[in-house]
Amino acid sequence: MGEETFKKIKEILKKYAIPGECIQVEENHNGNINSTYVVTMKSEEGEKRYIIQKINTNVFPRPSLLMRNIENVTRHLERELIFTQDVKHQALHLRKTKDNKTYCYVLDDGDRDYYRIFDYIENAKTYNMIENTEVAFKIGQAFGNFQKMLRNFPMSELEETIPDFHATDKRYAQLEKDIIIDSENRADEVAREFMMIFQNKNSYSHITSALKNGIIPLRVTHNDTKVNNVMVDALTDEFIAVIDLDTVMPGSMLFDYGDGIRSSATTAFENEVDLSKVHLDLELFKSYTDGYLSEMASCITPEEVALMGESIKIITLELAIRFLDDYVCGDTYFKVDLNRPKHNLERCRNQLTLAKDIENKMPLIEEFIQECYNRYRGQSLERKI
Ligand code: GN1
Ligand code: MG
Repeated sequence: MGEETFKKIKEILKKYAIPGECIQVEENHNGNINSTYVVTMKSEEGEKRYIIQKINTNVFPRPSLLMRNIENVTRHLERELIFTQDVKHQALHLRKTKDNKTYCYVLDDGDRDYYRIFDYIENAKTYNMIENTEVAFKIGQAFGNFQKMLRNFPMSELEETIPDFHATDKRYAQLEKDIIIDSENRADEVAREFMMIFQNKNSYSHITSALKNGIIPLRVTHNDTKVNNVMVDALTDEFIAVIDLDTVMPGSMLFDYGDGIRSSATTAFENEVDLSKVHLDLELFKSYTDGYLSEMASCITPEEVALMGESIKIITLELAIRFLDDYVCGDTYFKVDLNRPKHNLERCRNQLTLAKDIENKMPLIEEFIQECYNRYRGQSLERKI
């Protein structure tokens, strides 16, 4: 990390009343959108760490709206935790600037760079890949619990930070357009991948139309349920907090569930180029689903349950569409490794391979979801009797 960034971090810190002197800044490379730094402050009371994040204004052009969402959501979560006397879990805690704002900006060549600061959650870690079913259960449980805690959050208080974020059908239509424009001359190269995406075209509206037609409910959802967006206890793996609240918006729980499985029950990273390593692990899938439904079975509708299996395939194809579209448009959205000129295309191939494997396993997936849902429903009915 360069001297420039260090200087900028110090400039940002001056806008906050955080005690101590900044003695260390480390970049965390996990996200594909924002830039994240772990900062250590030393004061008479000892050392304390914070997360400083630069908001990507290409993706989130209106940081004030985004931050209002996060403020409202974290406040709601904090109250829920108090109300339910839950001391095991936490909500993210935003730091306020000296002028009482939850974000600030510094100038960079005349442009505004927006930043925010969170307290660092100590004694916790994140996973980028899951290797055992116990952890898969806990990650599913974390996202199910998050959704459950937000079930009474007033939707009218939420801004749509990225409109049509999970409108898979619109994402596909955009890809078609961009392939025709072909600004980077890459359309021929991606013909095979595009064909695979095209073949599934009819399924892309299944969730969005069900939402539009009122068959399934609109809920407050996270919209980015990647495995590394859950902090777990460093020793026990119990979930502590769901992080990365930038895309909390009204949506369908199906995208959250599907994306959770896409990311938590795969056998390879999204960046893996050896496609023989990319599979859906059925045991991880089962445990995640079990954890998720242990929290959510009493809240969801049978119509949502009926689409849960397909949601896993749809969201995986949505990611393939988004990576391919970014490749076709010249890699302007997702961060790419500069040593990998085809990084987005490689990610797309990875997701297409995963989608194919999900399709092959669909009968087993559907069967398990139904069985698991019935089990939890049965238990809650028994409790009622
Ligand atoms: C982005 O930055 P990160 O990793 O939290 C993206 C998600 C994708 C994900 C794929 C706002 O999330 O939608 O699923 O990359 N976030 C946004 O790795 O587009
Ligand atoms: Mg994210």
